[in-house]
Amino acid sequence: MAHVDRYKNVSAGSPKAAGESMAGAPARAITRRSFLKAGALGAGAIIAEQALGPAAGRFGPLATARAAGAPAPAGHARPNFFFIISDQLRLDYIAAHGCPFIYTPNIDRLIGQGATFYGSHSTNPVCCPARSSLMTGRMPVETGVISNARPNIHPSIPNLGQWFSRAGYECLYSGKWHLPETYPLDIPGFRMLNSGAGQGDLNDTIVSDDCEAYLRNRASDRPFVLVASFMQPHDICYWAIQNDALVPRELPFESIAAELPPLPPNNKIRPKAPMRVDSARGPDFNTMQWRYYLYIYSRQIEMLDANIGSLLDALEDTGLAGDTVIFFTSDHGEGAGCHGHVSKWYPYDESVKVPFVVSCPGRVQAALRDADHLVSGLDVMSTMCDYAGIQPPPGALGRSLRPLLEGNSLTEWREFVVCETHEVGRTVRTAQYKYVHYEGDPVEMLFDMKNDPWETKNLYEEARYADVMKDHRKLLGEWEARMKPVA
Ligand SMILES: [Ca+2]
Repeated sequence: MAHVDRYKNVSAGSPKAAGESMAGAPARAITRRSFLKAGALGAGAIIAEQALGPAAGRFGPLATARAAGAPAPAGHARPNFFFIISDQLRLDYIAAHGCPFIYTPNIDRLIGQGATFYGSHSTNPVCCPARSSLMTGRMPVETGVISNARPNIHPSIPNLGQWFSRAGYECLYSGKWHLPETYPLDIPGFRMLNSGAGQGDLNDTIVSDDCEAYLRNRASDRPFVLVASFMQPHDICYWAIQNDALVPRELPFESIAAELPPLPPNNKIRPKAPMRVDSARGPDFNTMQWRYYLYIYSRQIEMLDANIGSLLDALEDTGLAGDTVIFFTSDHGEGAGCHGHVSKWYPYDESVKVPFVVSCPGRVQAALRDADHLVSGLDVMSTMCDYAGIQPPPGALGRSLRPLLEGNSLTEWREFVVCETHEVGRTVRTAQYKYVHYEGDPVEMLFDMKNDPWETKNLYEEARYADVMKDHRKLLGEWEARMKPVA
């Protein structure tokens, strides 16, 4: 099937990525030295976007594409920031990322104007923990928000609104917060445009209208941080929860039969996994039900896309676009039938990989598609601070993406990102591998993400990967030692 071909890994012309095996043997290759070498390879592999064609990996091409003639960064005064947050949007369910059964012209427009990162990971693929990181630049174990049941950011840690208000920014918020309340009347550091309400099909139009009204009627001459926090495509949760009622066993509308997305190739594949991953089961859907579920999820993403479109129009109409850096991401992804899962929570890519797009004509290179750098929700705070010319909050862990966004070469970047899951689970993602460890569980996971992007073969017990396992356990140990959990 065509869409599966598009998701195939590594085109023949792609450069060897960091640690990629040259002769079928597992490559350890996660030392800083080898990573730098791989980075140099990546830098030499800049190709025109239009030459990428369909040869994308599961989550995009494995080479950085950069449009010729992209503008040089401008040296303007402090820019505005417009932070668009989605809920439950997978990285690969975007037309510009190669998804053939979805129509996202506005997100595609944003991606075309700016930079998109295929190595983007949520810090914890569930609402509250991920949002605590987006708002602070700290890992959930540090903010104290390690699950939806513990949704309060520790009061000693400033959020984005508090930090930028101190720097003279006007900070405004509309939509879902969920730290702790879903729709609070007040958020520290922000002026509320509207608290939002209900599921995505109601909330998102409110959020979009509020933000558009603010942009079109704005009177302040202070720079702003505006957050538009949308719910879609989170409404798909209710199709999973109420699956008997909402997902009939026979297709209710025969006219859409030809439009149903195909099943993902790993729909029925469940690798050996730690208990908390293995014990979870998605709905008992037949093939048609899964495909109908994916169809509905796709339409909910298109609802999000339309609301983003009116805000991009407002920025352009008001002349703010050139002075406003847009960030677009999601708290986590969606199972969408991969490994038989729906929703989030899991260390698999469908759950942890999220869009990360930054755009600002004149400041951010246009049509930059980066697959060489691992990025994290932690990086929003640090990147905004860099553009604003202020220091990140004490303890912020993220990296500024600004050098990458402006097309500057870097001699050093992080070797790995970490995702937390289920309070006691930790995932270490390096250039080639994904390693998963749950405290107290003897079953670990190791996937070769370059050669098995759909995560079908858990390699952790194979003797020839012993050194790879050892390397990744060491990275995780060093990471844990860096964490400063709040009491
Ligand atoms: Ca969520």
